[in-house]
Amino acid sequence: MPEPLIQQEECICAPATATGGAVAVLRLSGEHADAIASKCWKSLGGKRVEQLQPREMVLGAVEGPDGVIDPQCMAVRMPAPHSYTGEDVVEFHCHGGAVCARAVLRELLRAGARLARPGEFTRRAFLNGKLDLTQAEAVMDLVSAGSDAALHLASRQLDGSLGRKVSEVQDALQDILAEVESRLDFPEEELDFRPPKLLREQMEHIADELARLAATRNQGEVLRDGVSLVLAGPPNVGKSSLLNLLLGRDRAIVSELPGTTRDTIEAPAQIRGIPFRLVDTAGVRADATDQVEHAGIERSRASIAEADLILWVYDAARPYAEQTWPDWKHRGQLLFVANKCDLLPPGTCSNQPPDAEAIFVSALRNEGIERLAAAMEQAVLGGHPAQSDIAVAARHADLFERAASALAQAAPAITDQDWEIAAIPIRSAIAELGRITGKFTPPDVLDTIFSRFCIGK
Ligand SMILES: Nc1nc2c(ncn2[C@@H]2O[C@H](COP(=O)(O)OP(=O)(O)O)[C@@H](O)[C@H]2O)c(=O)[nH]1
Ligand SMILES: [Mg+2]
Repeated sequence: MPEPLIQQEECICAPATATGGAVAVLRLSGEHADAIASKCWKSLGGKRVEQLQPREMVLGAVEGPDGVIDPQCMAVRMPAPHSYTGEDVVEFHCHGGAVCARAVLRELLRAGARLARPGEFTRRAFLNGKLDLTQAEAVMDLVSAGSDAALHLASRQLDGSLGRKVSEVQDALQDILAEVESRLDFPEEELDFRPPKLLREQMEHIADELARLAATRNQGEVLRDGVSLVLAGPPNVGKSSLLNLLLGRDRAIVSELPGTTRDTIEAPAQIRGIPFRLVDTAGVRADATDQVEHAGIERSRASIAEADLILWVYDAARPYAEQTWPDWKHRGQLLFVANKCDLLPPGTCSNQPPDAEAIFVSALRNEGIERLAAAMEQAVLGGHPAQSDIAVAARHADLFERAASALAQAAPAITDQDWEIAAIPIRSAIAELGRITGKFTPPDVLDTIFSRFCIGK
């Protein structure tokens, strides 16, 4: 017999789709989900939800006390344990639009369901062992993925890649701990113990692996959160032309008149698998004339301060000394881009900032853009591939680091054959790893994780 699942007493419901689509999906999960759904829905042939075959979609109608709400609503029941949450789940697929779906939701609430909190369906799935915590987190990453590489990463994690890796490491540590503990328990016996040196090496190997996993954090953050990239520079150097080229469509107005871009323009783009938010800014010059231009320049300065990556674009055909980077406060990385290189005689790339190497491009002729994209990728990912199966989030990285530093404490105790002292940090490293997959995760951490989800997930 499979283990009985936890069936929460409260049946929760929520719209699973955004308002305004053609079809709205409403989900119910928990005890009496069938009975609650039946209070407001009947099939066209008069069947109740309980009478439907599992996972069979049946057309019916939703009725409230004042009459029919939606005469064409499909219902499907997914009895426990074969459902997303592991509980009894019922879904209504009714007509979309704000009013119809809301009226159906109101009937479900009246029938005894409670509105789900953010992430509550996934939390119940986690509590029922349908997913580990890294998989639950991947559900949200999948929904919010901003690039193909981010989607790939989320789908690998949802598939259990990170959870499996953690279990592998935990098993290896458990094996070392077993040896340490048996030396403690049977110090006198001639058991087939591994030499302490070998034991220590094996543990250090695991610690290195943990450090390597923690170091994928930057890559994980870049792919999950995306990168804000600001195009800045003097007026008329081709910032807007470059933005359009990087986007692959005309978003910003390009004109030979300086000062055309007055306000910042933002657009999402996927470049080399990395989700970017591109920001085009007003041209920066010392002798700005009117108030609007001044305000535009101030916005450029603010965007630069916030950006993860800044491209200082200048005109390759004019001396750099006339177009110097104003050295504004910034936390992101800075790349110099010399545009309009088509105006230079071939091979003349001497017009450079004093202590940096600019990337020469021509937005007009679409030249050098691949080199620019490669430099952008290098700047944000530092040579790590965007497409990877494991790139951790900050929460995982912190726990990996804590586990690695616990193992560092255990290492000298193993050399000294002080088994009692060695066992403690090894146990705590195993526990830190358990927090990643949710085995030993305190409820308040779970609250924080699931509160980031949307309602209905
Ligand atoms: N020759 C040449 N002209 C360019 C290039 N990129 C942009 N331009 C021209 O430079 C002018 C200003 O371009 P724009 O993108 O509006 O510059 P911004 O003011 O920096 O946003 C327009 O007339 C563009 O056609 C380039 O690579 N080569
Ligand atoms: Mg512009």
